[in-house]
Amino acid sequence: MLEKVVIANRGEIALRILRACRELGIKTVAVHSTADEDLMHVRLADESVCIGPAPAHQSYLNIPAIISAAEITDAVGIHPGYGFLAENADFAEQVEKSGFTFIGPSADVIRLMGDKVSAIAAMKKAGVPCVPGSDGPLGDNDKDNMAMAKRIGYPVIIKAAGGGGGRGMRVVHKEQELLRSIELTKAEAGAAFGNDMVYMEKFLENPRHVEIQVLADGHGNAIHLGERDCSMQRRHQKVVEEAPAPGITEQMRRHIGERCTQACREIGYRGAGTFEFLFEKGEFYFIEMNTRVQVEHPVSELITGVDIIKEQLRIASNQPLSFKQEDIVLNGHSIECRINAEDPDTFIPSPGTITRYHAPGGPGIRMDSHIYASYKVPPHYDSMIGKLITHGETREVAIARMQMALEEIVIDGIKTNIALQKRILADANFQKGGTNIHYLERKMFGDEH
Ligand code: MV4
Repeated sequence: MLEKVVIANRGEIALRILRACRELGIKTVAVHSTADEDLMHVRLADESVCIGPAPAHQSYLNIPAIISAAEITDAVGIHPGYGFLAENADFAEQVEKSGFTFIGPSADVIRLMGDKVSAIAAMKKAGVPCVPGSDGPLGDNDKDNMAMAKRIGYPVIIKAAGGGGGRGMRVVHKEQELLRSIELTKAEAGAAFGNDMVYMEKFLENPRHVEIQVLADGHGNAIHLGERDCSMQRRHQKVVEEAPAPGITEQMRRHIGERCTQACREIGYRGAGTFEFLFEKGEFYFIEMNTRVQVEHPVSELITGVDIIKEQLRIASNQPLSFKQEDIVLNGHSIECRINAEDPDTFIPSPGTITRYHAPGGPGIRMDSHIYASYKVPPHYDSMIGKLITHGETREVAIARMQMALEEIVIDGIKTNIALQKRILADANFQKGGTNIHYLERKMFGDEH
């Protein structure tokens, strides 16, 4: 097992990684910015190193500072968490070239999946169902591009190969708009990602976002932990996630899960990963693969009993997977509500001092958060301050427990989205299950976009 690990992140995920390390007897090094000296995991870590000033570019994104921290503390591994450097292939490469273990897939695989055109090509080759589309980058022949869109059928979507997560894309409804949309998306992509390559897909109008969690050990073993439904989102920020996804049958799960694990073996995947799909009219369409642990990983943990972070650490220590696919049995239902420090009307981040905090409890309740009474939420980072996760024998029980927990929780001194979460949980269509990616924006806010 890895002896000592640098936790190259902050907030709840840094604390989550620290707890997993403790269970495995791994020593921990917290690296933090000057704004984050008071983080819970910094207090609990065996060692801590200040790696720079508050702005993330000078601290959590500062590759030499993080590798230096590993060197001076004699750490052997680096866990990137999510966000920041988690999907930066150059970081993974420099970590490994400096003699440390990057807790994640190889730099080559991160790079393959980071380019959405090469990711889709690899998945299509491995038998993963993809959205009908250009099957490669668009060339500069206007006639060919017009013919392709006509063949695919309008509406189509133009996406940047270097984008992902909702960045660098444009929907095209009419033939007259196509060439201009391609030009605009290329120009924006070149400026934003330094890569103006774009591709085309059929635009699915009312899909759900359903993703498959995988674990692979790099020794040819790959398993899936079923799916999560992350359709309840606003402006590409997930708000509520759940597992399993309402309406997905055991047969559908087994079929898509096998495609994903087969793809993992073909590309030599190692670690935890997520295959993102659009799900419409009973069909899965691959859009992207995330090569990191995700915010919403706990809902998969609660229905499978697998500790995904501990598995990441075991895999990085070159141990084979602790589970075979037949060991994975889904049990009950789990829901996660993201708790954000934000204005309930404007959604603008609302940092400040938490004056009172009471965490909810009881059977089937998990609160993953680094906050405490007197903790000051800094203004420099993401506004998510915790995740409230419930589990129950059925979806109804998981919902009832979430509603209770949202009543019980107390976070005073700052504005939060707890009232919004209560409204979502009480919504008749949410309770029915299976709402699509536009539901929250259209039905609850009447947003024009
Ligand atoms: C799409 C789509 C419809 N059709 N692709 C947005 C984020 C990025 N991961 C891909 N996204 C989308 N791709 C096709 N062919 C609709 C979206 C989309 C979306 C996807 C998942 C979750 C929320 C979303 C919100 C708006 C648009």
